[in-house]
Amino acid sequence: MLPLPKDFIWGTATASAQIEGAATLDGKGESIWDRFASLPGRVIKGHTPAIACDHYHRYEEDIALMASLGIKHYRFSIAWPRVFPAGDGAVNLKGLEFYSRLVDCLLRHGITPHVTLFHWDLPQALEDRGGWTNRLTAEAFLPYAETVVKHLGDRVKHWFTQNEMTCFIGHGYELGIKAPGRKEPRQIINQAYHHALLAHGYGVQAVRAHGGPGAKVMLVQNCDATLPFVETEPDIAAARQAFHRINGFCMQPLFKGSYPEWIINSPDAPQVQPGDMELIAGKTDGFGLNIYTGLFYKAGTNGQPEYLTFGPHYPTPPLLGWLKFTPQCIYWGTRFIHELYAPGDIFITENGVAYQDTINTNGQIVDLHRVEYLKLHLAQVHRAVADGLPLRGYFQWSFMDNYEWSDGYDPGFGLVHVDRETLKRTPKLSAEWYARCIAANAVL
Ligand code: PNW
Repeated sequence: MLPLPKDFIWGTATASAQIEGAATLDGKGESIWDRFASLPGRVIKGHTPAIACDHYHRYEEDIALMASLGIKHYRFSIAWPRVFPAGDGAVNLKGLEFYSRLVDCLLRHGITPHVTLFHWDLPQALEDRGGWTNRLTAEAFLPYAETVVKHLGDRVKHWFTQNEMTCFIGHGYELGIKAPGRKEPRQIINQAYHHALLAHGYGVQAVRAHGGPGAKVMLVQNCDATLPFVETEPDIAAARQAFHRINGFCMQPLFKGSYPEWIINSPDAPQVQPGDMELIAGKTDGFGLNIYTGLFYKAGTNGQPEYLTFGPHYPTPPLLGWLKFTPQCIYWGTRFIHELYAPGDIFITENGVAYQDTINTNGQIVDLHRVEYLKLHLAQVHRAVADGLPLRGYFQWSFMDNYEWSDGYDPGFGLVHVDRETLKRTPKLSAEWYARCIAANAVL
């Protein structure tokens, strides 16, 4: 048993497009994920987020189930096109009212809401004007964020500006494997990252102006964790150097207010307007780290970090080739972020694993594979805390099986199984294990 501090935050997480469904209901506008999923061959099996878990209609049942597990913190996101169907312009009050009801329901159950303002479901209307490659999207984020914070800020005190720019820019505009599915050249990509950083800055501004006393705000990003091959000083130093090389493009602007030299001196450097860097580096209350996997490095003979490739037999869940099994990513990710950028409090805002879990003849889902995964990762949370690192919380991804973006509904990250035919919710064995850890405030 590995005890955690008294005020440690145990939570679970989801995102709007992955669970809500009701894609066209009550005035919601089209998102880039609604559009992308409708295009042939973009999402596995043509799965769309149109129905998802139908959480829009079943949120009361879902929150009651969450409460019954003793979960006290819930990270969810707001769908921008539900609030501003055209991205900017007219507000859709029905959209805001849904989130207001959701927040009230959480509070009634004693669950603290942690709200992400943007988790990938950009209004298609903004994409039609260039999406994140256009500065206008960052500028439209300010009135959107202000509207949401003004509406919910009396009850919500924990805000995340946006989720994983590496995915929504890198995968969405560079690799083209996520919505909107574009493949743009390097300068445009750097510019899009700059706009994402600006939007984050505007989000911080909105929370500071309208969040009321005690409101906290920070970014969520999936830094690629680098791992020392051997935990000795030379390899640790090599992994730390690689961490900055990989993640500095976003972490240095956020926490030091400047771009690394290799970006500024590159022919593909983003255009930066006066005041941008100050906006991006606006003081936050910490950092949200989404972390699933890491990359091994050792000290190379040429003095540079040497990357070690994963062979085909490296342990990986069957449906997710990218998720290499490296529990120590939690410890090293937290440690390098603290050492390199000192953001203050750090939260693991996502960590988890997906399988296609099946119900046995007794009606149970015995997902010992997920329990072991979570246990080994949480042991590294304990290690970080015991080492004195400012790791204050852990949000398991995800509360329930949901729409795994381009991979459709097959990979299930949930503690709770969702039947694709009936949408019936069934807690897995991992839900019971997680509930027991929360009750004991320890990794069991
Ligand atoms: C995150 N990768 O996405 C997202 O924040 C979630 O919405 C998502 O469901 C979850 O992790 C599981 O995938 C990622 O390829 C997607 O390294 C892909 C990667 C990382 C994170």
